[in-house]
Amino acid sequence: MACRICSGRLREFADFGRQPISDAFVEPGDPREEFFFRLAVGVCESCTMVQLLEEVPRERMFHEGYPYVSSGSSVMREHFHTLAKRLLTTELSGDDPFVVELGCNDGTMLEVVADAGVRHLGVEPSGGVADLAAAKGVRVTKDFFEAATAARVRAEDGPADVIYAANTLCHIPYMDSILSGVDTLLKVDGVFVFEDPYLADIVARSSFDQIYDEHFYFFCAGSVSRMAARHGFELVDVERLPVHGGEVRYTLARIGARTPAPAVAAMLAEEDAAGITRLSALDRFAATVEGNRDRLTALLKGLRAQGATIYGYGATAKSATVLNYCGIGPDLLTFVSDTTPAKQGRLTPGSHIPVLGPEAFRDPYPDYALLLAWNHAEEIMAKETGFRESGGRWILYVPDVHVV
Ligand code: JHZ
Ligand code: SAH
Ligand code: ZN
Repeated sequence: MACRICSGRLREFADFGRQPISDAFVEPGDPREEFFFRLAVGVCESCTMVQLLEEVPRERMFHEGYPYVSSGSSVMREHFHTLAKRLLTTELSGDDPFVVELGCNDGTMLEVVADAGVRHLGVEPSGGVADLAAAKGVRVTKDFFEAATAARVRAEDGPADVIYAANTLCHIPYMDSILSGVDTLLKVDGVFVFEDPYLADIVARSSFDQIYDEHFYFFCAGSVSRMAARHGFELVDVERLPVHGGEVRYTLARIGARTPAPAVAAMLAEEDAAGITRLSALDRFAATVEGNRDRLTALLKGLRAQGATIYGYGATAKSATVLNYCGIGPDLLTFVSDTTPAKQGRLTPGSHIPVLGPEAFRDPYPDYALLLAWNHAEEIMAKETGFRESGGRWILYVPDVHVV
């Protein structure tokens, strides 16, 4: 197995076994067999990039029926609106600037750019969510971004001031094609800004459910700066973000075009001191995760044996890893509550637990709720105060298994 960035040797450190497509919610009675792959993670001995060992073909994950919508969380809507306003005030130049977003999904970020009357384009291969963006007045092309897409956009629209990607770059194994596409499309002094889950947060919080088919790479400042340099780019800024359980927003510019902010050297030094890409640290992470799996399974089985009812909360992509790795099925969770219309009435992939709308969660409340959308804990607990008032308790498994 070779590194998808540098062809270096990969050392496997965690194996979650056979896993389904995380966002492939099953229509009850659908006779088609589900697709499974081996979900395992390794680290590159040369460039330190942490990555999956098996790649799922992109069309199996991102298609017309892709169900995830960015606007499902009010905190995320606010996050992207704030970012959009910042890009509009700090990154645009000339009298007809151009903003490109990769993986614009339902247009939660670009709707702000569209409303400001600034020229823009969303590149979004999943047709259903791309249509939602278009309905908001966002200009979108239904394509996978790659070198050929970049060349076409450049020819039709000219160069971009800024290319932005949230929770998308780490989903794309074919990085050479992406970064050469960014090189083609970006203005000489433009920036490529992207934000993705931060390896250091995943390791520190044992948030193993960030590992699933769509998350191919687990970035840190060190691996990103080496990856960038291969294509003539330099890491010029980093910013830690609280969303999705801990992310970093990276800014790349052409080598020499901008002076790197002090935060870059600081993060690189911090990562080196902590040794987050050392095999020993990653092996420790894997051992902790196994312990948490056993504790979570024992807790749920014990509660069910006492006759308690337990529902899941948030049919997240992440939860595919938890449910399938821990062997949690409809015998332990009666159903999973989720606000996403495209997930409701379906079954969770692999584990086949029914997904129902949030009204079912309240009618009646369960004794316990497993918070599968733990990254939105604050937002969810604030809106489900009635559950606690009814005597219900939340079960969390990040950073460890606990009941609140
Ligand atoms: P959430 C997806 O991951 C997939 P998921 C992807 N790979 C990725 O990286 C991130 O998004 C960005 C529901 N919900 O955000 C909505 C409620 O029911 O943790 C969602 O289905 N009630 C692209 O799926 C799910 O929970 C609520 O109040 O792990 C949350 O999914 C809220 C706030 C959410 O991402
Ligand atoms: N940016 C949004 C959506 C993340 S979901 C947010 O942070 O909430 C990831 C998105 O990336 C999906 O909508 C998927 O269709 C899209 N995607 C996957 N591969 C892509 C590619 N090669 N180019 C552009 N978008 C891609
Ligand atoms: Zn490598």
